[in-house]
Amino acid sequence: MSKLSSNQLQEYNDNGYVAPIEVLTKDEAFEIRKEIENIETKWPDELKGAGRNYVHMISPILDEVCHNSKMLDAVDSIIGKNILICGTTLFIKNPNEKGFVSFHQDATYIGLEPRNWVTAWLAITDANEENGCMRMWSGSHTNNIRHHEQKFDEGNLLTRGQTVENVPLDKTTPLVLKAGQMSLHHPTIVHGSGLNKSNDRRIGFVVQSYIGSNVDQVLGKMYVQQARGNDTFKYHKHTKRPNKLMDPEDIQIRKIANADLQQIFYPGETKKRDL
Ligand SMILES: O=C(O)CCC(=O)C(=O)O
Repeated sequence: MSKLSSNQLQEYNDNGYVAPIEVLTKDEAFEIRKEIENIETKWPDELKGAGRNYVHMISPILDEVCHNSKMLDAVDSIIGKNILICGTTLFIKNPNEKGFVSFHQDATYIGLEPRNWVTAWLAITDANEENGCMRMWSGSHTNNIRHHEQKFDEGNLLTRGQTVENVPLDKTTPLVLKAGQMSLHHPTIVHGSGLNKSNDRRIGFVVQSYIGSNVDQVLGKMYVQQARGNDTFKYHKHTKRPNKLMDPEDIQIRKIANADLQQIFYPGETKKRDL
């Protein structure tokens, strides 16, 4: 078991995030990048807009990442041994595009209660200040949910452009990761990220989130996989793991899962981002 050390746990509890956690080698991370780019090349519309969610449902390689034992050991230290994967998201920022992520708290619109869950951000490419790594407001997780302005913006990778305003930038820390390293962050930490000013893509594969099986979805319906332990609560629909890339049956389940996710993210909203 590669559980978090007591220092790492302390870091998570004090700051609201912990990093870096070694998960993949650089070469393994590159294999994941190749898989993502293979899907983008062969099925150009598949990973756009809402298609950036639930990507583990259509690719055995991306699915395998979510079940990585190093990731699960670290997550186990925070939420316990009964772990469900309740979603994945690709956060991709291409060079010369206007993508950014406004400062926000994940727990705001996601409907996962109680907050026995954690988000894992796995760097598929290096993530640094030049290419727009996340910036974390350490300690901000201890104050409950803050007011979020809805500032829809084409460049904002967040669904509604939800924004915590007046975040003191000098109190935020860049979360620099090498390809293959991961960070874990708390449902209520305030975080965001700026533009990619480099010449290469910045790719984050995010398990959003790992939840304890005691966590319900109070705003809608979510589709989960058992990652570890068991699920005596049975709040969610369990889905099978993919056996091959883009199996029509998996594509169909993902379509339904994504439509249900949109109901959670956009109840009554007319504007949707399409990056
Ligand atoms: O990838 C980013 O820049 C932001 C990701 C994020 O907000 C999250 O994983 O919760």
